[in-house]
Amino acid sequence: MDYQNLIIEKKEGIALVTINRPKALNALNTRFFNEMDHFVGLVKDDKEIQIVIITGTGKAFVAGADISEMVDQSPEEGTAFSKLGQKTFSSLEKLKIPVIAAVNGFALGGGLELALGCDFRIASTKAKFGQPEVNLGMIPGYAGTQRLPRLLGMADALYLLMTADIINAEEALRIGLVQKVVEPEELMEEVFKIAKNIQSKGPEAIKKVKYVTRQGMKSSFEKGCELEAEYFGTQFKAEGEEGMKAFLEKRKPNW
Ligand code: DAK
Repeated sequence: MDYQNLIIEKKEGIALVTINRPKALNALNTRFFNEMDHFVGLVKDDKEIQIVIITGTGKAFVAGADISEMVDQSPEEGTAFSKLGQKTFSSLEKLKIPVIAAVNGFALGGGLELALGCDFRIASTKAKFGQPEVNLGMIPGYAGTQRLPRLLGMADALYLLMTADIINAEEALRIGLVQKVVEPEELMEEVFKIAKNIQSKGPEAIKKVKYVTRQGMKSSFEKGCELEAEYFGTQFKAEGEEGMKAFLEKRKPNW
């Protein structure tokens, strides 16, 4: 597929996805969703890729769903557009490998929802976050009403959803929306450093941590613990034996 909205660069097991529609502040249109679906389909089967990083070109990460594409939608088209985006962001979340958002600028509406579909978020001091849909007489359509309260708790989520306030990176860090804030010129270096650190761990362990944590959050505490115990057990032979031997022998593990 010939990408128009995405730039994909692969290096040393890391796929960097740059959303590249700067004239519209990287707003998400149907073409974006088709391209992202295509990319996720490829990554799923690509054994070489261990981590995905998502960022945006210019002053925005993503300034929302493309308002010019949504403006004339019928209710049926709106529902279909919402389901399309929900499916894409869920498929990112379901990737077995880590997906990191490098939030360089505006992450508004659908842009914040995209960042929420990633496993965690690192922000530049220039990043701005918000769910401004109610300004447009709309509500979020890409699972923002579901992921935000699960991440932040009900009150902080409803505060953002109801006020449409745009918050800065420092405030986002305070409420746990992002995990780290760095200077703009250090953003990509920092995110790659984090990615490389994760790459040095047991690759199966990383995938299982993601799976068990995400599955556990969708089920009861007891079910989550059962899953954890099962995967804890299988991980002994998969990587644990080597990891523990390496520790005792004071050497780097050979995964
Ligand atoms: N869509 C389309 N174009 C956008 C855009 C967007 N979300 N955001 C910005 N642009 C375009 C602007 O129209 C402008 O285009 P030109 O006029 O140059 O042709 C260009 O990007 C630069 O924007 P500005 O000139 O406005 O730049 P500023 O620095 O002055 O302002 C801003 C930056 C981010 C504060 C401002 O652009 C802004 O307020 N943008 C809109 C932000 C917003 O409301 N985003 C949330 C969109 S709602 C649903 C599914 C999903 C959703 C809802 C329903 N259904 C399925 C029904 C989710 C909705 C959203 O994401």
